[in-house]
Amino acid sequence: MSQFRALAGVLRGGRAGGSQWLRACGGAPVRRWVDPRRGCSSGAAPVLSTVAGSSSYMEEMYIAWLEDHKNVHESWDAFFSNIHASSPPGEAGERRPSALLEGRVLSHSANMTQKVVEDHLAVHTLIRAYQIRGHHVAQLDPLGILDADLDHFVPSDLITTIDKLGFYGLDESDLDRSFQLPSTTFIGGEDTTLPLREIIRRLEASYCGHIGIEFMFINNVDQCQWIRQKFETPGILKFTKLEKRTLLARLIRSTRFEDFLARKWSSEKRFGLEGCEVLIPALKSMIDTSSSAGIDSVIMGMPHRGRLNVLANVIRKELDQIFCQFDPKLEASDEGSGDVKYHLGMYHERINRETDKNITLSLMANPSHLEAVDPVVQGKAKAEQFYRGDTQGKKVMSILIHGDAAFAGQGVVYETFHLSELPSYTTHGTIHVVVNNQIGFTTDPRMARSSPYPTDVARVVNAPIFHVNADDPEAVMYVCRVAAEWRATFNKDVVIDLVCYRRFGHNEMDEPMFTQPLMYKQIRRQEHVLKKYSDRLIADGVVTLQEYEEEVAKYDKICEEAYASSKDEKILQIRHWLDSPWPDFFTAEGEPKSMSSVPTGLKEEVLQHIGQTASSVPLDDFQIHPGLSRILRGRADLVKNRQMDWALGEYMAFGSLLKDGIHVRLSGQDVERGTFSHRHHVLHDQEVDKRICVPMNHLWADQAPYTVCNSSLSEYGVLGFELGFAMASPNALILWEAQFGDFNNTAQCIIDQFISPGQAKWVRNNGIVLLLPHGMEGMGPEHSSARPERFLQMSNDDPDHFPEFSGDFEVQQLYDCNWIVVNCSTPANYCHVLRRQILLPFRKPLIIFTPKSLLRHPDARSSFEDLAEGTTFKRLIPDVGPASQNPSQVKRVIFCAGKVYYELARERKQQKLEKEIAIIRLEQISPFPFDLVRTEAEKYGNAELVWCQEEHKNMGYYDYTRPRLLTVTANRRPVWYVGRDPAAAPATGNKFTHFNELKRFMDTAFNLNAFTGKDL
Ligand SMILES: Cc1ncc(C[n+]2csc(CCOP(=O)(O)OP(=O)(O)O)c2C)c(N)n1
Ligand SMILES: [Mg+2]
Repeated sequence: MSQFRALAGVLRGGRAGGSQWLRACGGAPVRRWVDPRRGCSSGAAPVLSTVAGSSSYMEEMYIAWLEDHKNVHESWDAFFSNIHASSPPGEAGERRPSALLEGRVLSHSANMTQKVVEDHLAVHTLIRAYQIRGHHVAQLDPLGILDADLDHFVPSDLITTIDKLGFYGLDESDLDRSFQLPSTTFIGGEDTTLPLREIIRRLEASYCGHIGIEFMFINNVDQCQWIRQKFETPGILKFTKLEKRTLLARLIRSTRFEDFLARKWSSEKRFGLEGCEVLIPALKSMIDTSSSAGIDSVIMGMPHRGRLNVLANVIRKELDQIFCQFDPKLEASDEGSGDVKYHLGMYHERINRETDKNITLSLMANPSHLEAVDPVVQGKAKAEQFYRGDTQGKKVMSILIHGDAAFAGQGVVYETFHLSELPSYTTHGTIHVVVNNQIGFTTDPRMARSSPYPTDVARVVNAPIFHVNADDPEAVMYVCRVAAEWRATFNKDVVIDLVCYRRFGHNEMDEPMFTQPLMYKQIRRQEHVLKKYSDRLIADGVVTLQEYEEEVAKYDKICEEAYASSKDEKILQIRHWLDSPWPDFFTAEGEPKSMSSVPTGLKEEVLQHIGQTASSVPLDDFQIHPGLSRILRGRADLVKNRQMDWALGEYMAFGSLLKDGIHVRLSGQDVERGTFSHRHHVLHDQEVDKRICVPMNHLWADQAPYTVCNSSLSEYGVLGFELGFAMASPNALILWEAQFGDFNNTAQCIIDQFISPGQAKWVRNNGIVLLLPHGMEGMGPEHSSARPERFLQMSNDDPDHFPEFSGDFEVQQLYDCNWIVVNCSTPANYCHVLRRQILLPFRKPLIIFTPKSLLRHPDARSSFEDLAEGTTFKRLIPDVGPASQNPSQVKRVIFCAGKVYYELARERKQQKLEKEIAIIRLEQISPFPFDLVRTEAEKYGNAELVWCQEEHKNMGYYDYTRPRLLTVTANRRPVWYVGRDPAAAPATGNKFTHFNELKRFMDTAFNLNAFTGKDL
């Protein structure tokens, strides 16, 4: 920015005062001064239209001016002085204002008008140019190598050299002219006018120093004014001596922590913070400000870089607990991957020293997958707000920390931003901090993004973006304070772009000179920020050298002592690294309080009551659509007959849990009505716009709340969010429904990294439920399969091991598994499994493949009897027809899951094979009900065993069930496959082919000779 330095000299050299100009304001009495920032509707400054149209007003002003020049606004003073100066001697003193004004004044003003207006507009435009584009030339890179916006281009309307004044029709001679400041700037402080020289100097200081602000895209005037006031007001960026000392102490901790780790474990990766040590005081500063604004719980998510430092110095995890993680011999006492250092989370309650208030800080466990934790943090924060009744986010907030490359590159960042303003997903403002070390592993930002800044994604939600040079700790602190105040004031997202560098390689073992030689030559020369800042404070007399050295020694001692005690640590308790403990749900040791089955049936009156509410409109004068009336009448008929379809089964589950005080939240695309128009949990008044009714919330006076919300069209973001929501409390049923099951794969990262292995990696239970519409119904490759094979492949039960059936096998198996995979064939069983999910003494993710055509299938109904008291979830539904009466005569047993059962049952009936063929439904596929399958296999001891599925052979359930069926029979009986042939696409796009395939495998299923003489 050398052009600025040159310019600064010119700007400093000018005179004060200068020529005057007119400001366009409406006619108000003389001496009624206005605050120029409030607008100019009643100002006392000269007005061109008034000059032309109201000589009496001007006369009044003129007389007042003659009495005393101070009686009028300074611009009127300038105006009349000019006229006097150019009047023939004697004339001006005649005190004949009308004559004077009508003649000389008006002709004079005509000459002045043009120039005055132009200059006035020019200065306004200039101010605006700085507000919009000043950040492009701000001095953000501590290394001074790269422009933070990746562009050397200097906007032509910024006055980086004197000749640029020409852009506005101004020149050097205008620098000392004073200009009235518009209402949209605060650079004047108490002054309403400033010389142009000073205007430019102050704009440069506000917008082109170590802070670059992007905010002018925000389409809310109050918010823009608020930001302008925070950054433009002269002298606003000042810190007290105490604040500077606190900042220095925090910087010492941050820096010396990394130094300590580097000294003790020189060959260990730690993803150090060197080059961005200021992150620690930055986070602490925003937490301080938020705490004083009333926040008492902060939920954070962050990647690898600086994580240990954040744990140590922000969350305040005991140092010995951190240091012992570097001991390779330390063994975990409980389950968990043991990967504490970079991935496990933490939860800590403490007193905020600055505010003396209690604060809970949690850092969420996260996978390596960058940014994946973002929506999870948001969901957890939303849940905490929800359960605490913090409807405005005044108590609980989230902070997300990002890397520059990941923030720009990962789509989930965008998906998360798009949740930020949605009523059922907003956390009322998140502070995002980007550790912008201007590199991603080995990739230069010019190869890593197409946007000028890594933060541009935040512009979509009108979040202000504060870029700041991380080597200026005070600028960083100021920005953090403003960001926290912004969040407290507007409850909207805000981004801090900490432009820094990475002192070493991606990790400490990497050689950065291989790929970034010039950058790293500069980095080697770069003085450490702690050295620069401490030198400055010592020079300014804020601290003495001795005090500084004592502070360093004090922290080093703390580290040494913790290191010594870390050696006593013999075992690692992963349980101590939980980000979301559920203290009352488990025993003190973190174990389930019981390990027995739970009855999930319901009382008749509960079923009746829920059924009636589900068939009615609980609000008066509420006009629903006639089509919906028909649907509700249909429901009422079912209830009268003590029957239920899928939608009613779901109602029974949700409603009964709500009755017991369990919050139920169903989220996903179009879930309110249901993709297949079967659910209708939100009724819309046909006459009154936006009037809605959620009957589920009208069940009982003291019931828990029911949340049902259509989500944004995102799977990764929304599933992550719901997973986070489900972490907050075990006493809630949180469900995410995919529009079609296929779409779960755009949330694959959440499934693979969190849901399937979450407990194994992070000893954390989670009871999230995934509803995945699934079924081969001729709808083509993209709307058929929820890919059960993928979920089953990740199930952790051993296919080759026949378990022992001791204790409560059902519960023990559920306790041991990583998740539960079911495909319920009846509404009652669907209801049971949802209720079991909450009544279990622990939490496991539940994957449910849900039906489409079965939603309305007359055979796929349940009786109230199937949900009566004493009934439970059926992991397997045996055959209860003629085959079961005479099992030894049965020739074939077909095991199946889901909708194909109904096709098989119909075909069997048509072919009159009900005595010869038994059909058994596996409702809980994983963990595999070895006990029940064995009973069935033994019962039909003379029968062939068949696995039948409608999915292609390399998909569906076969690869999972086959080895387990073989294990059940100790490999003594073959298991035959019936179903579609292997294929690449999950389904054909051709209806005819679809039915042909169905017919072919149905023929095989009921051809009792199909496998005769065949070898497996
Ligand atoms: C989704 C994902 N893709 C790739 C990686 C591999 N990876 C780990 S760190 C890293 C670079 C990250 O750069 P940046 O976000 O700028 O963070 P920094 O390491 O510079 O702090 C990459 C590509 C990953 N962890 N996650
Ligand atoms: Mg980076």
